[in-house]
Amino acid sequence: NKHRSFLIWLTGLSGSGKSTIACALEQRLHEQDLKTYVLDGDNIRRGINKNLSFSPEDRSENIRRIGEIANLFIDAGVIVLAAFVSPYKEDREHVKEIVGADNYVEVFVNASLEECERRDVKGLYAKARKGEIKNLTGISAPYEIPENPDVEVTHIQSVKVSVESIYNVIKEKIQL
Ligand code: GGZ
Repeated sequence: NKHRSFLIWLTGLSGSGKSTIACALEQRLHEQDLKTYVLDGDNIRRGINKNLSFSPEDRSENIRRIGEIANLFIDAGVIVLAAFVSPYKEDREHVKEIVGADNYVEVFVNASLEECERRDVKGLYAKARKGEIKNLTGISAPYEIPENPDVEVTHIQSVKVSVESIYNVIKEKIQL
């Protein structure tokens, strides 16, 4: 049951749906007996990267370490789904260099700031508007829009439709 391994990198604002889509895509891949692992803020920023803040320098270091971790998983034969804001184009490019361009699929989860703010699942946008949080991406920190993502999904699409559109792009990559 061998398959190729690679990295699916989901970038977008907080609350855009990156983790939700990553988990749904993981289920879809499990249906085909593919080995996967989801990396996101919950398992990375609480553990290995808990010493990192949201300053530009720390975000870059966060993303760099995640790229290296993803590379190890790829070595181990696992399809990695990584869901991080990753607001800087240079940092995303660096990840692509770490894992190799052939092993990197960039997904732009393009939910508008208005939609993310309307959802405000963690209350971060409200806090940022009140000035209680500095450096919130989209409000008081930049987000550099991906210029050439392999796939773009938007908040207008359902999770199911988003997953299928990503799956259609990666399906040729899965076979050894
Ligand atoms: C962006 C922040 C911030 C600031 C806390 N800016 O919706 P979430 O909660 O679960 O996703 C966000 C997560 C972002 O961590 P990343 O490691 O993905 O960021 S980066 O790639 O830029 O290093 C959000 C929460 O952490 N969060 N403060 N100021 N997101």
